[in-house]
Amino acid sequence: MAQTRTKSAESKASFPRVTFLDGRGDLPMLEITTPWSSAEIYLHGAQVTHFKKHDEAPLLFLSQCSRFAAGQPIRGGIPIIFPWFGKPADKPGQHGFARVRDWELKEMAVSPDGTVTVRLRMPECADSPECPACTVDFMVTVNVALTVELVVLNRSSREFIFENCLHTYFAVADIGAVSITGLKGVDYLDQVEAFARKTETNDAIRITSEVDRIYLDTSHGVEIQDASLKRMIRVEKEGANSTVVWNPWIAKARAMQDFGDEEYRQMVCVESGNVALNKIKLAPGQTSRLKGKLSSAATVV
Ligand code: TA6
Repeated sequence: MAQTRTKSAESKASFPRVTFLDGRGDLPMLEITTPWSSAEIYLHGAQVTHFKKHDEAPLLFLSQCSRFAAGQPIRGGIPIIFPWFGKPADKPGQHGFARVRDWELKEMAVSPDGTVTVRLRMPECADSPECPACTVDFMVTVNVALTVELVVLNRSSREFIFENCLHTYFAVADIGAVSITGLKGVDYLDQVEAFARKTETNDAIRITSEVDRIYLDTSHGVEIQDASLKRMIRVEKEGANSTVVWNPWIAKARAMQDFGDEEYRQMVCVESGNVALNKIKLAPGQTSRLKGKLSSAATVV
């Protein structure tokens, strides 16, 4: 018993704690510890790569093979997809450029209850065909849950049409024991079958092969049931009309250099954003907000 008492006395005293240090690849990183949880955020891509409640397994998956290098995306955590999703023919590269830019730390705040909030800003975009002049901020709030918000202000004089997505990689113990609920009856574009349009018929989606789906016109959250970890993850969202579900399965896993061959068993992406037919049209001077709140709880079996 002594041990436990000492631990909680120590945690209350020495948290919250925010440390700025060189992370993997010597990329600048924020290490955050609160009374409830720990998190890591790289300035590279403003990417949250780790979130873990003290009494639970990590919530986010990060590939053992991920690159941590300038100009390269990090494989895991929450990549920010902006200002386009996927690889449209008229765009240079996959999933936009926000995830490979080095963002600036603009603000950090610690609340009396121990909640830590940071605000990061993407380096200003010079006006270009892909992206008019705009300001892009990312807020991360760490406490018993992880809340993130992408805020885009169109500072140009023209309409800004773009896609955004919080491309979250969730850690699971065994993909075979995972189900996703909250998408029944929702239409989706099946990227595995040339974007064929289908309707979800399952109460609970199981992953038994490559899954790559863009669920459209859905503004409510979903839940991930992890029977092996006896954990339920709630994925809440605001300002997001699309949900993407992705698992590369065997062949795609083998084809990806920055992903382990067997790692498809330990992750599932459930992503909140506005992509494809749900892309955003932002008028000059207007601001768009995409928010995600990730929380978890033990499931009673
Ligand atoms: O979100 C699903 C998806 O668009 C898949 O099609 C797959 O390409 C995945 O993203 C990962 O993309 P990345 O560019 O990070 O390899």
